[in-house]
Amino acid sequence: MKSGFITILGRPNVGKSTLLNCIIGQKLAIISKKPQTTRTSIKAIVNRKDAQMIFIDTPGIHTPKNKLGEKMIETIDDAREGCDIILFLVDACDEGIKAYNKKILNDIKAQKCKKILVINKVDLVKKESILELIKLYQEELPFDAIIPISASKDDGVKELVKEIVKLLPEGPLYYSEDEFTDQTERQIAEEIIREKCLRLLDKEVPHGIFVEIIQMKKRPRKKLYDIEAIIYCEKKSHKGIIIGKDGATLKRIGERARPEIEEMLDSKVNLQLWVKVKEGWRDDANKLREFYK
Ligand SMILES: Nc1nc2c(ncn2[C@@H]2O[C@H](COP(=O)(O)OP(=O)(O)OP(=O)(O)O)[C@@H](O)[C@H]2O)c(=O)[nH]1
Ligand SMILES: [Mg+2]
Repeated sequence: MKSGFITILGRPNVGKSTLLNCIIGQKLAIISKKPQTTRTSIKAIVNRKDAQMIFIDTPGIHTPKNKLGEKMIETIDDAREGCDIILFLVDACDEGIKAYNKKILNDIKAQKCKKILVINKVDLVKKESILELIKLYQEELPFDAIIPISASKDDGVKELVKEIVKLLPEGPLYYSEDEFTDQTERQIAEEIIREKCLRLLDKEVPHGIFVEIIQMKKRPRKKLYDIEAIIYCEKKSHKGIIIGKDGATLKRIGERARPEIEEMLDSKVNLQLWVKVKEGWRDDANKLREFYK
């Protein structure tokens, strides 16, 4: 039996969460075009006859601009510590090795674990430029494997998983076989709502959002949940934008989130959303602690 922890690392927006979802074959981590979508580490356990793989999706590596950012970086460091394999994701569209990726290379160099360079989004580039990137990275670090993939098109991902199994050490079952993730249904539902905010809102507004479910109750003998959630934002002006004219934007957020939550819970959902202001919470240690317990 082989087993181990595989941490997915890389700059924001490179496709880490898309890869996690592709590997497990369902949507667990939220995805958006905006950087810093993922804020916490998300575990997904994949069981095979010969191996147990625990994948950890992490926030994108960036220079923090507030206390939330600092917390995200701590999360990444924790996920890296003691892992068996690092999947270092880079963008196939990069020309050469970007400065932020050089820094990541430097940080992981000394780490004892196995390292796989994953070149993502190969659907967007020509083969020659991928080969060029491979050459450049090979000169920087002796990776245990280099795999080009397209996470959104499920291309090369099976090969990547094969390589991971090869590199995993012999080990015990860390989780019972019926466990699939460390995320609760409540957390997943909160993230689905936040994803719709990221997709429907612009500029700073979605980055200052925190979603909290305050009520999630199944009606007795019915396949129906009543869910109430608060969308916190950082400024009064943001509240108006989130609600929209005659409540249209908030309605749209709910309409998009509800079917996905229903699919996850395999039940009908009655979803009620509220918007509240929590001034500057991303830079307030106490409020952060309250949100990310
Ligand atoms: N063309 C293309 N787009 C991709 C691919 N993988 C991911 N994307 C897109 O890249 C964007 C970012 O994807 P995410 O999975 O949210 O990226 P991430 O690395 O988790 O980002 P953070 O959570 O912000 O660190 C989304 O718009 C994805 O649809 C790919 O293989 N090809
Ligand atoms: Mg992500």
